[in-house]
Amino acid sequence: MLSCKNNLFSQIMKRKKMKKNKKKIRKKTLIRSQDQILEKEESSEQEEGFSLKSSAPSHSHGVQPLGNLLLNPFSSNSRNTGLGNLRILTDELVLDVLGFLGGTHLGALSTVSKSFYVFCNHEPLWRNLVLENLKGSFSYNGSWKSTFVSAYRPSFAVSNLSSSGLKVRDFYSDYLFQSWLCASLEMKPEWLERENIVRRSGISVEEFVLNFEELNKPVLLEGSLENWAALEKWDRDYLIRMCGDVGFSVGPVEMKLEDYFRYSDGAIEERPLYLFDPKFAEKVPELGSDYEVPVYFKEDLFSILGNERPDYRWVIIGPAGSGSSFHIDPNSTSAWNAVIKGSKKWVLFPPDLVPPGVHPSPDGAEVACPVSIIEWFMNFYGATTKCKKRPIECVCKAGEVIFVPNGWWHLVINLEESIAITQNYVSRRNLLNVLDFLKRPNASELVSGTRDRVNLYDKFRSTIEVSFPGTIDQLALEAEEKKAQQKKLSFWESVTDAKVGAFKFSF
Ligand SMILES: O=C(O)CCC(=O)C(=O)O
Repeated sequence: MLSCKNNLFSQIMKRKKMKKNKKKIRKKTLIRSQDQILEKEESSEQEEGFSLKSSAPSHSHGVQPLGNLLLNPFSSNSRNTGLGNLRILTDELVLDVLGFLGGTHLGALSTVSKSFYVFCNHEPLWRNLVLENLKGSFSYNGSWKSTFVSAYRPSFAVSNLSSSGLKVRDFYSDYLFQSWLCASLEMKPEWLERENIVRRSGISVEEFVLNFEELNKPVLLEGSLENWAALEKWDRDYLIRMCGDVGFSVGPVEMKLEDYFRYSDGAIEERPLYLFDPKFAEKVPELGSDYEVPVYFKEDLFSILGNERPDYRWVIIGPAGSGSSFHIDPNSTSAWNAVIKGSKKWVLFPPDLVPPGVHPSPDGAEVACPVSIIEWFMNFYGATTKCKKRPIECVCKAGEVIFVPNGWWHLVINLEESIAITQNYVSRRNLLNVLDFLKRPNASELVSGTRDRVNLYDKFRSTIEVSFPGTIDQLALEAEEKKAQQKKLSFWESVTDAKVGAFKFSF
């Protein structure tokens, strides 16, 4: 499952790593979009195919993309004049430095100049302060800054912190503009159009194994959740009644469900906090009994480890715009993801094709990708038309389940408030892959979802040997035979091709 990498530092690092790759595309978007801001401020209309959310945050403080400075030759960038000697730092570095300050100092510094005002009001700084200091015990009230202030100065009339704040003239910054733009954009219709996943309804388990699991191919299964009570019961009211005061994992903190919904109702941000909880069924057993593993995924060999298995099931809740940026699922497992409410856009790339804009480290332990999902769509979705293989795409709706084969890169964005269950599993079809993964030399960094990362291989292998004696050897033999078969086939194919070629020449 996606590991929580919500802290500002890693966001900044990711954005920094990405900057070089994105520069060209970003500039084009930004200059075009400046008109849009003005348009939005005037009439909230849409322009040039981009449309802004009607409730888009107005915390941009008048920040404009840097390219606009060229269109305004008589103005100077008030970003620089107001920063003094700090103007030589990049925007990311200025924010890094400000990230060391507490709320009081950040507030005081914001009064020094217009430039400091803009930087010190950057919402992610306040989000970090709230999450670091209050953990999940906060009541979101429309902006992170006012949430922070009202928690520490309850007597202060936060309505004075007008959500739009001051508008600063002639402040140009690509970084800050992009952050605002990504929080404010609606998904473009053309990002949702492509639907090329294979859809199946009512297939047998054997068909699923033969045509999808064995071939490691995604499929969207319709009508396989018909017996799920969750489909009928799970909506906001029911969940709040059942477990409104239960704490669930949300990014780096734990939040009461009720507080999370209050946040997700009001938050329009680049990377909305996402509720992703691996212990939901232990915390609220009724939730665990409201669904059943679909028939296709019943075999799960990790289950023989009992409580020692890595995390494997999650309830996922998030508003429109929340989601999971590109990643491969942990421990080389496969997964299924069932939508109970709402809908999700999926983009999947096969294991041998790294998605554009995504840069895994050589050992696969780290992935650098755009800060937000919408940023990926803005800057890289277009490039997928030039990939040697087009990605698999779909919108998965309530009542549908997607099969995510092991090793596939995937990105998911919720198109409306969504509730889903996902499970990762190991069947005989990917047992050898999982064992290979667990035994990698850097298992201590790669293996996830368990405290005992290094010993998981030995534990899992020996438990399989005891419970299913001979299975591993048998699977290894079959895999060897399959490989040999494929080699033979490709040899004969090449000979045949050569002959055809030869004939061609001899004619
Ligand atoms: O956000 C989602 O629903 C997708 C979750 C996901 O990609 C995963 O669990 O690996």
